Amino acid sequence: MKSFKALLVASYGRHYLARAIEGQADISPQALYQVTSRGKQHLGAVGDILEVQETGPEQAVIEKIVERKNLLYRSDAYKSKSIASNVDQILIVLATEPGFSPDLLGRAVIAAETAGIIPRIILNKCDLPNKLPAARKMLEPYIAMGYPVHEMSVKHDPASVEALLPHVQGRVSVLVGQSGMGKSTLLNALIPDAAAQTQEHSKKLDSGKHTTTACRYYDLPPAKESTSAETTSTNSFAGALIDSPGFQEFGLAHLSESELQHAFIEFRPLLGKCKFHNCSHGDEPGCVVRSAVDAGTISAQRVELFRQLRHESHNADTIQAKLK
Ligand SMILES: Nc1nc2c(ncn2[C@@H]2O[C@H](COP(=O)(O)OP(=O)(O)OP(=O)(O)O)[C@@H](O)[C@H]2O)c(=O)[nH]1
Ligand SMILES: [Mg+2]
Ligand SMILES: [Zn+2]
Repeated sequence: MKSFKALLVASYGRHYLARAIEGQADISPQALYQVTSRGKQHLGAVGDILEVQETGPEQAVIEKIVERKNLLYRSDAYKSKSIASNVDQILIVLATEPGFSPDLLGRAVIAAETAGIIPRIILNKCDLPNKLPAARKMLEPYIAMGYPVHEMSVKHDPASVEALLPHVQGRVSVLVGQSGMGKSTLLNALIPDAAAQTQEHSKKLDSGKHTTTACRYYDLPPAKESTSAETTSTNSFAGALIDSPGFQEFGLAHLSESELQHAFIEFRPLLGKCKFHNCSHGDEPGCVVRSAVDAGTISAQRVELFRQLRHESHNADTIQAKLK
């Protein structure tokens, strides 16, 4: 039976679709395979490079997951759910309406920081003026910390989509956000044949019933050469977007206290300066983080988020210890 390398392009629970990577003998490039995992040790994530073994026509089983550059996932005390792997950037899609949760935004940024991925914030539906000032207000701490924020109207302002292009070309970006923020609308604006790519995935599956819960990998079209049409370099990577289903919760129970401290980038200059080395930045005496809040240089909301995540992480440790 043939073994070859494939890119995991869609994930439905423990069922995956993977696409053969080009340039392998006896394997038609881009061929799609239904891939299963033999057991828990081979749970895949969209973006994984797999070594698979063919088991039948267009069927294969995972033999190995090539070491990941990074893995973005959520977790509570009991289980974890992967979102994507080997990504360069996370696009956090927010909207003026329905209002977004600042808690989820904060968690997505922390997830990105701990995975070593650049977060880029998109505020969509800026064509709806009523809630724009409130949304901007909630983003102020993130702008102050230097995170890139793009104000967009994917539906009504094509120039705002154009402006995002240079930031997604040549990179693998994952779209995350609550339901209804406009992730799929953005995907379709950036990838005109996204619907066709989805169709091709669905055709390969026995039924389309899992479509709404899937994370999927989409290829960006090759960049248009504005200067001349003759030199379209066919070998350079155009980039990709990974769409994820909207979620309401973003548990980060797997993060250790130290990982958390470092993930809050505005805390970094103050690390180790609190009186107690394991300061929770609550009501301990000599807390420099709280002093920074009082001085207005750190947002109180971010410290609240830190305390909440720290609490969830400790809880998960306690539960895990009891289960052992
Ligand atoms: N006014 C306005 N509406 C928009 C804009 N972009 C998207 N929408 C609308 O917002 C709604 C939700 O968009 P989707 O792209 O389906 O949202 P999503 O984030 O993919 O949602 P899930 O797939 O449920 O996670 C749709 O009715 C879109 O037409 C925009 O720029 N302005
Ligand atoms: Mg969607
Ligand atoms: Zn402190």
